[in-house]
Amino acid sequence: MIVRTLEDMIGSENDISAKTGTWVSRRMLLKKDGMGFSFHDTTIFAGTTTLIWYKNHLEAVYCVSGEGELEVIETGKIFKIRDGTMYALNGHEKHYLRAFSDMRMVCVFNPPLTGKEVHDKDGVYPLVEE
Ligand code: 9YT
Repeated sequence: MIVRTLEDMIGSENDISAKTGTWVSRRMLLKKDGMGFSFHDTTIFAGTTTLIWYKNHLEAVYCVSGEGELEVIETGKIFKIRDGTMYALNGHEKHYLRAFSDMRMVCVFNPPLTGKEVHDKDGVYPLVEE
């Protein structure tokens, strides 16, 4: 059994910030934990826009606080996000994530992240084979 707290993650090697400065992610479960998914507590900072395109991953996100919106680039469709909203990128949708206030998001990735991934210029995480 694995039990971890947010306090354990903060300041640890599992505490990862975006190169762009738009988010911080406390990665509580990673590939090496053997669960088949990774599990993150992410904060998207107020007033920021992040380009995201998980070409190699599926991600589900549950917002537990804050407000913002997600714009699907291909369609222009905008989804409002607030606490209690879940979205799942089951079509690898390229999107902009905009935070109007700090948004705290619980995120699950399949395949699991290995730990150090940050978005490249297209918003992509590489698929890391170990
Ligand atoms: C919602 C989202 O994808 N935010 C970017 C960071 C990501 N959750 C991560 O790497 O933990």
